Amino acid sequence: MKYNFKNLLVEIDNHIAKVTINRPQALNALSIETIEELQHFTAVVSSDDEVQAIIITGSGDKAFVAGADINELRQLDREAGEFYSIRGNRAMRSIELLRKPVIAAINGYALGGGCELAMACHIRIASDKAKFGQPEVNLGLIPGFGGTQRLTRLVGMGRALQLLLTGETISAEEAYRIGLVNQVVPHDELMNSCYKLLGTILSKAPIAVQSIIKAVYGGQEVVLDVALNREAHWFGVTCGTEDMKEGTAAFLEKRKPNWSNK
Ligand code: CO8
Repeated sequence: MKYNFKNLLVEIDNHIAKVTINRPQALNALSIETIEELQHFTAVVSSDDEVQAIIITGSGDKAFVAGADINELRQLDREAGEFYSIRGNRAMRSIELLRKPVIAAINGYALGGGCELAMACHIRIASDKAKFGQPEVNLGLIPGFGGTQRLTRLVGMGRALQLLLTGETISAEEAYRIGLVNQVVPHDELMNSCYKLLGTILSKAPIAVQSIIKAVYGGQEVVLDVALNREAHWFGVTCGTEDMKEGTAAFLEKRKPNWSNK
């Protein structure tokens, strides 16, 4: 069994892998072992043709992920803390760099490392019961899994600094208002909404979908001219595909395209 983990449940259905962080006794807090399992999962899934998209969620009804595991955090010293942050950042980055679309299905508390995990996913859909925040400052800490960076990029510096400096918890509606999540849906419709959205994305030409993810993330940290050259590269890649010939022909012939993933 390629996806046999202690803290993650992986269910594959119709080419979509649903990954459930499964530590309900600690509101799905991310232990070091869980972070390593997430990294292992991304390494395997990246070359697994059976899986074309991923949903990450939390077990139970209350929490997506309530942060890094505070029992482990409190034992860290300066050196171990930096090392732990580097490991966590690697795992989050490995999610973000997957070419397959990754949706966070945020079913409850997404605090600290949980909010950071959601931000490392490509798209965030929240239950109307979800709550968000970066409460590290309340523990005498700062975010260490990318929160100071991804939150700033998603919601802007002013709003990010307010959330980071106050440690306040915000509702799903407020998270939507500031651009932290893409959509808020009734709690009972969360998973269906994620599967539906992925159904739409997976109905598109696969190489175009992968190229969009590469072009968007590949252009984030570079000057515009370099980013535009990268976009041109991925545009060229899609122009070289049979799917592009098929998609344009289908439009002109007023029919649905038949994608071949070539
Ligand atoms: N770690 C470990 N255990 C946790 C965590 C956590 N983050 N969150 C909840 N739990 C445990 C509780 O201790 C409790 O255990 P027990 O039943 O044994 O007492 C159980 O889960 C249920 O929690 P509560 O009783 O507290 O449930 P409530 O409904 O009263 O409250 C809250 C829910 C509001 C979510 C509350 O649990 C809470 O505030 N949790 C902590 C949230 C938090 O501060 N998260 C940030 C942690 S720091 C972080 O994420 C840093 C990430 C980067 C690290 C970088 C490394 C260098």
